[in-house]
Amino acid sequence: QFATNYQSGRNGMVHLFEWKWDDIAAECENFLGPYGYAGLQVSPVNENAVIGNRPWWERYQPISYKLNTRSGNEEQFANMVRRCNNVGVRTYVDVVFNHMAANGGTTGTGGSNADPSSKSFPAVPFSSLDFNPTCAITNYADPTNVRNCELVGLRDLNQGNSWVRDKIVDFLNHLTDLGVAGFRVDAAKHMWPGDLEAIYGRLNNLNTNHGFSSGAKPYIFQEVIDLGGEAISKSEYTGLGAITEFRHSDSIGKVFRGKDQLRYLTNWGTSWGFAASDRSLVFVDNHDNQRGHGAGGADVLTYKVPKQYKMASAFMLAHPFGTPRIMSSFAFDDTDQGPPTTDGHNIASPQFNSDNSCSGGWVCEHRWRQIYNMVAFRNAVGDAQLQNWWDNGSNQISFSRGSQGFVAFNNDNYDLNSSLQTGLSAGTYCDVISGTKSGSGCTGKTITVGSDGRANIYIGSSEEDGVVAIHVNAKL
Ligand code: AAO
Repeated sequence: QFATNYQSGRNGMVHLFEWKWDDIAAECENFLGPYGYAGLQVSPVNENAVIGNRPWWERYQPISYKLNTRSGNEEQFANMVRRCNNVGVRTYVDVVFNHMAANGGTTGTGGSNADPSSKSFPAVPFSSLDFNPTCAITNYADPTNVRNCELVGLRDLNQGNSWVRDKIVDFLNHLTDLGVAGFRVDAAKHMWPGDLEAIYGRLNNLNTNHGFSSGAKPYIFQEVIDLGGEAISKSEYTGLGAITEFRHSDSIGKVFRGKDQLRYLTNWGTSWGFAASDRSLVFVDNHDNQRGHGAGGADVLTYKVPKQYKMASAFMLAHPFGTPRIMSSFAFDDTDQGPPTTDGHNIASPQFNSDNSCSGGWVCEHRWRQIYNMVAFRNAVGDAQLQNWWDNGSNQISFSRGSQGFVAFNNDNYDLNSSLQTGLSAGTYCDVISGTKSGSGCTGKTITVGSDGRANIYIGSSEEDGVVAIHVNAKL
């Protein structure tokens, strides 16, 4: 439950928010596999309520556990999981079982009907007996209110009920049979840890027909928002699985927005209040806080502030702490707006440009050179120790990962121009932020490391990117 089940030599998970299964299958083969990504998180796979102008959040209103959504049907999902596993990319499903749909959600994306006002979901089936009594979450200082009442009106399932547990366990085990490698547990904070423990305890091992080792358990990362100051703590959940470490998102945003100095990153990790590294799923932004839902507030960095976003993402991927997840967004102005569609309902496929980037309304941060090349950096450095920390006493820092890789950042409003210890062997390297190694050449800056391991590092304050990165696989 704590191991990611990544294939060895791969790292980095991407959340392909609202992508269709057929498009993801192709993306695994054409991009994620070849570029070294280890995993992907999908939007909820089970049938959800069809809501008015199709906001993205309708997918968090379950109608049944049939695998039928705007992303595709069960056959398409199963095919996607297999094709992704075949190229070494694991699938993690966003599972929503704290609740069912709220009032108003009467028809599902698979055609099932429900009557949330009487707590009737015949396609599961669930009846009013399977839910907690109606009350609203109003007080985060009261664990019983948070766990037994309704989150924004969503009908609150009682996970203490054996029928409810059976249905949830069947749903999760069905996904495991199809070859998924783990789960993001939506709204875990709103469920009792004891109930989750009982459910997780009944989960099947991963499907060995998909290349998983025998006895491997699903990787579980639970959505528990804990920025402090509330009654419920993430430590109630870290014994059961990993948690989504919202403090990482909050802190990294503040740092790269210049509200905190980069030199303080020297003790990045549990000293910042984060859960242990192997219990922390870390991210710069997620599908909620990039648009003001959930938690994190105004300091969260998104694709809308690209220079700082790429710096924060590069830091997250270069640093050994946690299991990083990259957000892959669709462009939005309105915070309720759903993904690009062809006709207001059917999701449109992303289009791809010659420089790997996307169009058609898709942002595809995972296809930004500065980000996918840092996934390759993370793969190249493996578990090498963080060494050779340097800072200028303010917002210029650098460090190496053993003798495998080196990064430097400049978030000051003046140039970085220093001779720094890279930890790397002598030679000329391609900076994978400004370019890519191509054959024996480099499309970006080159950095020359001397026999003493030092290199002259220059990052102008007005450059497009405030970071340079080199690693053993980018040696020319
Ligand atoms: C939609 C409509 C609602 C309508 C409802 C039912 O927007 O108006 O009432 O349908 O018809 C998503 C959307 C919701 C959407 C829902 C269902 O975000 O807008 O409602 O689908 O369609 C809490 C939960 C957390 C949750 C987050 C959004 O704890 O689990 O709210 N995230 C997940 C998903 C999310 C999804 C759901 C759950 C539901 O990722 O996409 O909702 O399946 C505090 C608490 C947090 C709490 C926030 C927000 O946070 O700590 O636990 O998150 O409040 O209520 C500072 C504090 C921080 C605080 C924050 C905000 O940052 O430090 O602790 O301020 O006050």
